[in-house]
Amino acid sequence: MNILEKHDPDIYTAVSQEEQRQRRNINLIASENYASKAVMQAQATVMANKYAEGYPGKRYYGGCENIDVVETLAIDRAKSLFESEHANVQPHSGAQSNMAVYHSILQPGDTVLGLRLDQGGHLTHGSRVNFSGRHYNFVSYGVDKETELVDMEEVLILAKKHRPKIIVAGATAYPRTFNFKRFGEIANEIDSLLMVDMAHVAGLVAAKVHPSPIPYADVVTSTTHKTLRGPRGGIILSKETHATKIDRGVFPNVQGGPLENTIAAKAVAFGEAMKPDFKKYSKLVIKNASGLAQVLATGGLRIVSGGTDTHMVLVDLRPMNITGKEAEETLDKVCITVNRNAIPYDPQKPRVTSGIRLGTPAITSRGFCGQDVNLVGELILRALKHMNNNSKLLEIRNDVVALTSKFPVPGIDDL
Ligand code: DSN
Repeated sequence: MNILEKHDPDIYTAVSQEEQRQRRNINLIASENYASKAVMQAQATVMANKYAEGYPGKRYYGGCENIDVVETLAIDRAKSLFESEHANVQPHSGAQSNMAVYHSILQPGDTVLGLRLDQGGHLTHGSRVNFSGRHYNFVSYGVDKETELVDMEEVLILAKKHRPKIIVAGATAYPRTFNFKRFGEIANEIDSLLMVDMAHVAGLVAAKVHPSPIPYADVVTSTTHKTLRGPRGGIILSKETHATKIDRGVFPNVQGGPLENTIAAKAVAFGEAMKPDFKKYSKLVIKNASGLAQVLATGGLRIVSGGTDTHMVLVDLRPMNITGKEAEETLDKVCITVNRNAIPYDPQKPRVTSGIRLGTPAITSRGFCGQDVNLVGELILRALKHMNNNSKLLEIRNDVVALTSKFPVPGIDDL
Protein backbone atom coordinates (compact mmCIF):
# COMPACT_ATOMS: atom_id res chain seq x y z
CA MET A 1 0.00 0.00 0.00
CA ASN A 2 1.18 3.51 -0.86
CA ILE A 3 2.49 5.33 2.28
CA LEU A 4 0.43 8.45 1.56
CA GLU A 5 -2.70 6.31 1.16
CA LYS A 6 -2.18 4.84 4.60
CA HIS A 7 -1.06 8.04 6.28
CA ASP A 8 -3.60 10.48 4.84
CA PRO A 9 -6.35 8.79 2.80
CA ASP A 10 -8.19 12.07 2.13
CA ILE A 11 -5.24 13.69 0.42
CA TYR A 12 -4.32 10.41 -1.29
CA THR A 13 -7.84 10.10 -2.76
CA ALA A 14 -7.85 13.67 -4.10
CA VAL A 15 -4.41 13.16 -5.66
CA SER A 16 -5.50 9.85 -7.25
CA GLN A 17 -8.60 11.48 -8.65
CA GLU A 18 -6.51 14.28 -10.10
CA GLU A 19 -4.31 11.66 -11.79
CA GLN A 20 -7.44 10.13 -13.30
CA ARG A 21 -8.67 13.54 -14.46
CA GLN A 22 -5.33 14.31 -16.09
CA ARG A 23 -5.42 10.93 -17.88
CA ARG A 24 -9.07 11.17 -18.92
CA ASN A 25 -9.22 14.78 -20.15
CA ILE A 26 -7.84 16.47 -23.22
CA ASN A 27 -5.85 19.30 -21.64
CA LEU A 28 -5.77 22.40 -23.80
CA ILE A 29 -4.81 24.93 -21.10
CA ALA A 30 -2.04 26.84 -22.88
CA SER A 31 -0.05 27.40 -19.67
CA GLU A 32 -0.04 23.77 -18.49
CA ASN A 33 1.98 20.70 -19.33
CA TYR A 34 3.02 17.32 -17.90
CA ALA A 35 6.39 17.36 -16.14
CA SER A 36 8.44 14.19 -16.50
CA LYS A 37 8.80 11.64 -13.74
CA ALA A 38 12.41 12.76 -13.22
CA VAL A 39 11.29 16.37 -12.71
CA MET A 40 8.64 15.27 -10.23
CA GLN A 41 11.03 12.96 -8.41
CA ALA A 42 13.57 15.77 -8.01
CA GLN A 43 10.84 17.97 -6.57
CA ALA A 44 9.76 15.32 -4.08
CA THR A 45 13.20 15.05 -2.45
CA VAL A 46 14.77 16.00 0.89
CA MET A 47 15.96 19.23 -0.75
CA ALA A 48 12.55 20.50 0.39
CA ASN A 49 13.69 20.28 4.03
CA LYS A 50 16.55 22.72 3.74
CA TYR A 51 16.66 26.45 4.37
CA ALA A 52 19.21 28.15 2.11
CA GLU A 53 18.62 31.91 2.14
CA GLY A 54 21.28 33.57 0.03
CA TYR A 55 23.05 32.24 -3.04
CA PRO A 56 25.57 29.42 -3.71
CA GLY A 57 28.68 30.03 -1.59
CA LYS A 58 26.98 32.95 0.24
CA ARG A 59 24.28 31.40 2.41
CA TYR A 60 22.86 32.44 5.77
CA TYR A 61 22.56 28.81 6.97
CA GLY A 62 25.04 25.99 7.52
CA GLY A 63 24.79 22.65 5.76
CA CYS A 64 24.20 24.04 2.27
CA GLU A 65 26.97 22.13 0.45
CA ASN A 66 24.60 19.86 -1.50
CA ILE A 67 22.08 22.60 -2.06
CA ASP A 68 24.87 24.68 -3.59
CA VAL A 69 25.69 21.90 -6.05
CA VAL A 70 22.07 21.73 -7.17
CA GLU A 71 21.49 25.49 -7.44
CA THR A 72 24.79 26.02 -9.28
CA LEU A 73 23.83 23.32 -11.78
CA ALA A 74 20.42 24.92 -12.28
CA ILE A 75 22.02 28.35 -12.85
CA ASP A 76 24.65 27.01 -15.26
CA ARG A 77 22.10 25.01 -17.23
CA ALA A 78 19.68 27.95 -17.47
CA LYS A 79 22.49 30.21 -18.71
CA SER A 80 23.62 27.70 -21.27
CA LEU A 81 20.10 26.72 -22.44
CA PHE A 82 19.05 30.32 -23.08
CA GLU A 83 22.53 31.73 -23.85
CA SER A 84 22.11 34.27 -21.08
CA GLU A 85 24.84 36.09 -19.13
CA HIS A 86 23.10 35.72 -15.76
CA ALA A 87 20.38 33.51 -14.29
CA ASN A 88 18.47 33.61 -11.02
CA VAL A 89 16.58 30.35 -10.50
CA GLN A 90 14.99 31.18 -7.14
CA PRO A 91 11.66 32.89 -7.99
CA HIS A 92 8.76 30.81 -6.73
CA SER A 93 6.63 31.76 -9.74
CA GLY A 94 6.40 33.94 -12.82
CA ALA A 95 4.56 36.62 -10.83
CA GLN A 96 7.38 36.70 -8.28
CA SER A 97 9.97 36.90 -11.06
CA ASN A 98 8.22 40.00 -12.36
CA MET A 99 7.81 41.42 -8.87
CA ALA A 100 11.53 40.99 -8.16
CA VAL A 101 12.50 42.75 -11.40
CA TYR A 102 10.21 45.70 -10.71
CA HIS A 103 11.47 45.96 -7.11
CA SER A 104 15.08 45.88 -8.21
CA ILE A 105 14.76 48.55 -10.90
CA LEU A 106 11.80 50.79 -10.06
CA GLN A 107 10.69 53.13 -7.30
CA PRO A 108 7.00 53.18 -6.34
CA GLY A 109 5.13 55.41 -8.79
CA ASP A 110 7.59 54.88 -11.68
CA THR A 111 6.15 54.43 -15.14
CA VAL A 112 6.12 51.08 -16.98
CA LEU A 113 4.74 50.33 -20.44
CA GLY A 114 3.10 46.92 -20.96
CA LEU A 115 0.48 45.10 -23.02
CA ARG A 116 -3.17 45.77 -22.14
CA LEU A 117 -4.54 43.04 -19.91
CA ASP A 118 -7.71 42.63 -21.95
CA GLN A 119 -5.59 42.10 -25.06
CA GLY A 120 -3.27 39.43 -23.68
CA GLY A 121 -1.15 41.06 -20.96
CA HIS A 122 -0.62 39.40 -17.57
CA LEU A 123 -1.93 40.53 -14.17
CA THR A 124 1.63 41.54 -13.26
CA HIS A 125 1.77 43.83 -16.30
CA GLY A 126 -0.23 46.50 -14.48
CA SER A 127 -3.60 45.16 -13.37
CA ARG A 128 -5.29 47.50 -10.90
CA VAL A 129 -6.02 44.52 -8.63
CA ASN A 130 -2.39 43.40 -8.66
CA PHE A 131 0.63 44.87 -6.82
CA SER A 132 2.02 45.96 -10.21
CA GLY A 133 -0.86 48.29 -10.98
CA ARG A 134 -1.05 49.52 -7.40
CA HIS A 135 2.62 50.33 -6.89
CA TYR A 136 3.63 51.52 -10.34
CA ASN A 137 2.21 53.77 -13.01
CA PHE A 138 1.46 51.35 -15.84
CA VAL A 139 0.63 52.65 -19.29
CA SER A 140 -0.62 50.12 -21.85
CA TYR A 141 -0.17 49.47 -25.53
CA GLY A 142 -2.60 47.26 -27.43
CA VAL A 143 -3.13 45.34 -30.62
CA ASP A 144 -4.32 46.77 -33.92
CA LYS A 145 -8.07 46.36 -34.35
CA GLU A 146 -7.75 44.92 -37.86
CA THR A 147 -4.67 42.71 -37.68
CA GLU A 148 -4.90 41.93 -33.95
CA LEU A 149 -1.10 42.18 -33.85
CA VAL A 150 0.82 44.35 -31.38
CA ASP A 151 0.86 47.85 -32.80
CA MET A 152 4.55 48.82 -32.77
CA GLU A 153 3.73 52.35 -33.89
CA GLU A 154 1.60 52.77 -30.77
CA VAL A 155 4.40 51.30 -28.63
CA LEU A 156 6.79 53.92 -30.01
CA ILE A 157 4.36 56.80 -29.55
CA LEU A 158 3.51 55.79 -25.95
CA ALA A 159 7.17 55.16 -25.13
CA LYS A 160 8.17 58.64 -26.32
CA LYS A 161 5.23 60.26 -24.57
CA HIS A 162 5.48 58.53 -21.17
CA ARG A 163 9.24 57.73 -21.02
CA PRO A 164 8.73 54.50 -18.98
CA LYS A 165 11.65 53.14 -16.96
CA ILE A 166 10.77 49.65 -18.18
CA ILE A 167 9.01 48.45 -21.32
CA VAL A 168 7.46 45.00 -20.87
CA ALA A 169 7.01 42.74 -23.89
CA GLY A 170 5.24 39.44 -23.36
CA ALA A 171 1.77 38.07 -22.81
CA THR A 172 -0.45 35.33 -21.53
CA ALA A 173 -2.89 35.39 -24.41
CA TYR A 174 -1.14 36.47 -27.59
CA PRO A 175 -0.62 33.75 -30.20
CA ARG A 176 1.90 35.62 -32.32
CA THR A 177 5.61 36.43 -32.13
CA PHE A 178 6.64 39.63 -30.39
CA ASN A 179 9.09 41.74 -32.38
CA PHE A 180 11.76 41.66 -29.66
CA LYS A 181 14.29 43.46 -31.86
CA ARG A 182 11.97 46.41 -32.45
CA PHE A 183 11.06 46.53 -28.74
CA GLY A 184 14.79 46.68 -27.95
CA GLU A 185 15.31 49.53 -30.41
CA ILE A 186 12.43 51.52 -28.92
CA ALA A 187 13.72 50.93 -25.38
CA ASN A 188 17.17 52.13 -26.46
CA GLU A 189 15.74 55.18 -28.17
CA ILE A 190 14.08 56.43 -24.98
CA ASP A 191 16.77 55.13 -22.63
CA SER A 192 14.45 52.62 -20.97
CA LEU A 193 15.06 48.99 -20.04
CA LEU A 194 13.39 46.16 -21.95
CA MET A 195 11.93 43.34 -19.88
CA VAL A 196 10.53 40.38 -21.78
CA ASP A 197 8.13 38.07 -19.97
CA MET A 198 8.57 34.91 -22.06
CA ALA A 199 6.70 32.59 -19.69
CA HIS A 200 4.47 31.14 -22.40
CA VAL A 201 7.08 30.58 -25.09
CA ALA A 202 10.13 29.73 -22.94
CA GLY A 203 10.20 26.09 -24.08
CA LEU A 204 9.95 27.13 -27.73
CA VAL A 205 12.78 29.63 -27.19
CA ALA A 206 14.90 26.98 -25.44
CA ALA A 207 14.37 24.64 -28.42
CA LYS A 208 15.20 27.48 -30.85
CA VAL A 209 11.91 27.11 -32.70
CA HIS A 210 10.84 30.64 -31.67
CA PRO A 211 12.93 33.85 -31.71
CA SER A 212 14.88 34.47 -28.51
CA PRO A 213 14.44 37.76 -26.66
CA ILE A 214 17.83 37.34 -24.93
CA PRO A 215 19.92 39.39 -27.42
CA TYR A 216 17.55 42.37 -27.17
CA ALA A 217 16.29 42.43 -23.58
CA ASP A 218 17.99 43.69 -20.44
CA VAL A 219 15.97 41.25 -18.36
CA VAL A 220 13.88 38.20 -19.31
CA THR A 221 11.47 36.61 -16.86
CA SER A 222 9.75 33.26 -17.23
CA THR A 223 7.92 30.45 -15.59
CA THR A 224 9.38 26.97 -15.89
CA HIS A 225 6.25 24.87 -16.26
CA LYS A 226 4.49 25.93 -19.46
CA THR A 227 6.03 25.01 -22.83
CA LEU A 228 9.31 24.51 -20.89
CA ARG A 229 7.71 21.52 -19.08
CA GLY A 230 9.49 21.79 -15.75
CA PRO A 231 8.16 22.19 -12.22
CA ARG A 232 5.91 25.13 -11.35
CA GLY A 233 8.25 28.05 -10.71
CA GLY A 234 10.03 31.09 -12.11
CA ILE A 235 13.43 32.26 -13.37
CA ILE A 236 15.02 35.56 -14.26
CA LEU A 237 17.67 35.86 -16.96
CA SER A 238 19.59 39.09 -17.43
CA LYS A 239 22.62 40.85 -18.74
CA GLU A 240 25.55 40.67 -16.29
CA THR A 241 25.27 44.42 -15.60
CA HIS A 242 21.90 43.86 -13.89
CA ALA A 243 22.92 40.65 -12.07
CA THR A 244 23.54 42.07 -8.58
CA LYS A 245 20.40 44.19 -8.59
CA ILE A 246 18.25 41.30 -9.82
CA ASP A 247 19.66 38.87 -7.26
CA ARG A 248 18.95 41.35 -4.46
CA GLY A 249 15.52 41.94 -5.94
CA VAL A 250 14.70 38.25 -5.43
CA PHE A 251 16.45 37.79 -2.06
CA PRO A 252 16.15 39.55 0.32
CA ASN A 253 13.74 41.90 -1.40
CA VAL A 254 10.69 39.81 -2.28
CA GLN A 255 11.54 36.27 -1.15
CA GLY A 256 13.11 34.47 1.79
CA GLY A 257 14.24 30.85 1.59
CA PRO A 258 14.34 29.41 -1.95
CA LEU A 259 12.49 26.16 -2.69
CA GLU A 260 15.57 24.06 -3.33
CA ASN A 261 13.58 20.95 -4.23
CA THR A 262 11.90 22.95 -6.99
CA ILE A 263 15.28 24.33 -8.05
CA ALA A 264 16.54 20.72 -8.35
CA ALA A 265 13.52 19.96 -10.54
CA LYS A 266 14.19 23.10 -12.63
CA ALA A 267 17.76 21.86 -13.20
CA VAL A 268 16.41 18.50 -14.40
CA ALA A 269 13.97 20.25 -16.76
CA PHE A 270 16.70 22.50 -18.19
CA GLY A 271 18.78 19.36 -18.79
CA GLU A 272 15.82 17.72 -20.58
CA ALA A 273 15.29 20.83 -22.71
CA MET A 274 18.85 20.52 -24.05
CA LYS A 275 18.10 17.10 -25.58
CA PRO A 276 17.11 16.52 -29.24
CA ASP A 277 13.73 15.06 -28.21
CA PHE A 278 12.75 18.41 -26.71
CA LYS A 279 13.33 20.13 -30.03
CA LYS A 280 11.12 17.54 -31.75
CA TYR A 281 8.40 18.07 -29.15
CA SER A 282 8.64 21.88 -29.51
CA LYS A 283 8.34 21.80 -33.30
CA LEU A 284 5.33 19.55 -32.96
CA VAL A 285 3.73 21.86 -30.36
CA ILE A 286 3.66 24.65 -32.98
CA LYS A 287 2.54 22.34 -35.80
CA ASN A 288 -0.27 20.99 -33.64
CA ALA A 289 -1.45 24.50 -32.73
CA SER A 290 -1.58 25.48 -36.41
CA GLY A 291 -3.43 22.25 -37.23
CA LEU A 292 -5.95 22.84 -34.46
CA ALA A 293 -6.51 26.45 -35.59
CA GLN A 294 -7.13 25.26 -39.13
CA VAL A 295 -9.76 22.68 -38.13
CA LEU A 296 -11.60 25.21 -35.95
CA ALA A 297 -11.52 27.86 -38.67
CA THR A 298 -12.82 25.38 -41.25
CA GLY A 299 -15.57 24.52 -38.78
CA GLY A 300 -16.73 28.15 -38.69
CA LEU A 301 -14.93 29.70 -35.73
CA ARG A 302 -12.78 32.82 -36.07
CA ILE A 303 -9.13 32.54 -35.09
CA VAL A 304 -7.83 35.77 -33.53
CA SER A 305 -5.11 37.30 -35.75
CA GLY A 306 -5.88 34.66 -38.38
CA GLY A 307 -3.59 31.98 -36.95
CA THR A 308 -0.73 31.28 -34.59
CA ASP A 309 3.08 31.29 -34.52
CA THR A 310 3.25 29.52 -31.18
CA HIS A 311 1.64 26.88 -28.98
CA MET A 312 -1.49 28.98 -28.55
CA VAL A 313 -4.74 29.53 -30.42
CA LEU A 314 -7.13 32.29 -29.41
CA VAL A 315 -10.63 31.54 -30.67
CA ASP A 316 -13.44 34.03 -31.26
CA LEU A 317 -16.69 32.14 -30.60
CA ARG A 318 -19.06 34.84 -31.83
CA PRO A 319 -19.65 33.17 -35.23
CA MET A 320 -21.36 30.36 -33.24
CA ASN A 321 -23.08 32.84 -30.94
CA ILE A 322 -21.50 31.29 -27.83
CA THR A 323 -19.66 33.00 -24.98
CA GLY A 324 -16.32 31.91 -23.56
CA LYS A 325 -18.01 30.94 -20.31
CA GLU A 326 -20.53 28.70 -22.09
CA ALA A 327 -17.81 27.11 -24.19
CA GLU A 328 -15.55 26.42 -21.19
CA GLU A 329 -18.43 24.86 -19.25
CA THR A 330 -19.67 22.80 -22.22
CA LEU A 331 -16.21 21.49 -23.01
CA ASP A 332 -15.72 20.60 -19.34
CA LYS A 333 -18.78 18.33 -19.62
CA VAL A 334 -17.06 16.36 -22.40
CA CYS A 335 -13.70 16.24 -20.59
CA ILE A 336 -11.95 18.86 -22.72
CA THR A 337 -10.24 21.42 -20.48
CA VAL A 338 -9.86 24.98 -21.77
CA ASN A 339 -10.15 28.48 -20.35
CA ARG A 340 -12.47 31.29 -21.35
CA ASN A 341 -10.45 34.25 -22.53
CA ALA A 342 -11.06 37.80 -23.65
CA ILE A 343 -10.40 38.46 -27.32
CA PRO A 344 -9.14 41.90 -28.43
CA TYR A 345 -11.88 44.54 -28.10
CA ASP A 346 -14.13 41.96 -26.47
CA PRO A 347 -17.69 43.23 -25.97
CA GLN A 348 -18.29 40.72 -23.13
CA LYS A 349 -17.38 41.11 -19.45
CA PRO A 350 -14.07 39.54 -18.30
CA ARG A 351 -15.91 36.72 -16.44
CA VAL A 352 -17.90 35.87 -19.59
CA THR A 353 -15.71 36.74 -22.62
CA SER A 354 -16.23 35.98 -26.31
CA GLY A 355 -13.28 33.62 -26.61
CA ILE A 356 -11.39 30.59 -25.45
CA ARG A 357 -7.64 30.15 -25.27
CA LEU A 358 -6.28 26.79 -26.40
CA GLY A 359 -2.74 25.46 -26.16
CA THR A 360 -1.05 22.33 -27.47
CA PRO A 361 1.92 21.74 -25.09
CA ALA A 362 0.15 19.18 -22.90
CA ILE A 363 -1.41 17.11 -25.69
CA THR A 364 1.87 17.19 -27.61
CA SER A 365 3.72 15.87 -24.54
CA ARG A 366 1.21 13.01 -24.56
CA GLY A 367 2.04 12.23 -28.19
CA PHE A 368 -0.93 13.73 -30.05
CA CYS A 369 -0.15 14.68 -33.64
CA GLY A 370 -1.73 14.94 -37.10
CA GLN A 371 -5.08 13.13 -37.14
CA ASP A 372 -5.32 13.14 -33.32
CA VAL A 373 -5.20 16.92 -33.32
CA ASN A 374 -7.76 17.12 -36.14
CA LEU A 375 -9.99 14.89 -34.05
CA VAL A 376 -9.56 17.20 -31.03
CA GLY A 377 -10.72 20.12 -33.18
CA GLU A 378 -13.71 18.14 -34.46
CA LEU A 379 -14.68 17.09 -30.92
CA ILE A 380 -14.61 20.75 -29.82
CA LEU A 381 -16.80 21.78 -32.77
CA ARG A 382 -19.27 18.95 -32.14
CA ALA A 383 -19.56 19.80 -28.45
CA LEU A 384 -20.13 23.50 -29.10
CA LYS A 385 -22.71 22.72 -31.77
CA HIS A 386 -24.62 20.42 -29.41
CA MET A 387 -24.16 22.60 -26.33
CA ASN A 388 -27.76 22.05 -25.17
CA ASN A 389 -28.10 18.37 -26.07
CA ASN A 390 -27.01 16.23 -23.11
CA SER A 391 -27.22 12.89 -24.88
CA LYS A 392 -25.01 14.17 -27.71
CA LEU A 393 -22.59 15.59 -25.13
CA LEU A 394 -22.42 12.17 -23.47
CA GLU A 395 -21.55 10.57 -26.83
CA ILE A 396 -18.82 13.17 -27.38
CA ARG A 397 -17.49 12.60 -23.86
CA ASN A 398 -17.19 8.88 -24.64
CA ASP A 399 -15.29 9.71 -27.83
CA VAL A 400 -12.93 11.97 -25.85
CA VAL A 401 -12.26 9.26 -23.28
CA ALA A 402 -11.70 6.69 -26.06
CA LEU A 403 -9.11 9.04 -27.58
CA THR A 404 -7.25 9.90 -24.37
CA SER A 405 -7.15 6.26 -23.27
CA LYS A 406 -4.70 5.67 -26.15
CA PHE A 407 -2.18 8.20 -24.82
CA PRO A 408 -0.21 7.69 -21.61
CA VAL A 409 0.48 10.77 -19.49
CA PRO A 410 4.19 11.54 -18.94
CA GLY A 411 5.02 11.62 -15.27
CA ILE A 412 2.03 9.44 -14.38
CA ASP A 413 2.16 6.48 -16.72
CA ASP A 414 5.89 6.23 -17.48
CA LEU A 415 8.16 4.01 -15.41
N1 DSN B 1 -0.55 31.21 -15.68
C1 DSN B 1 -0.88 32.23 -16.59
C2 DSN B 1 -1.61 31.71 -17.76
O1 DSN B 1 -2.52 30.88 -17.62
O2 DSN B 1 -1.28 32.14 -18.83
C3 DSN B 1 -1.63 33.24 -15.86
O3 DSN B 1 -0.89 33.60 -14.72
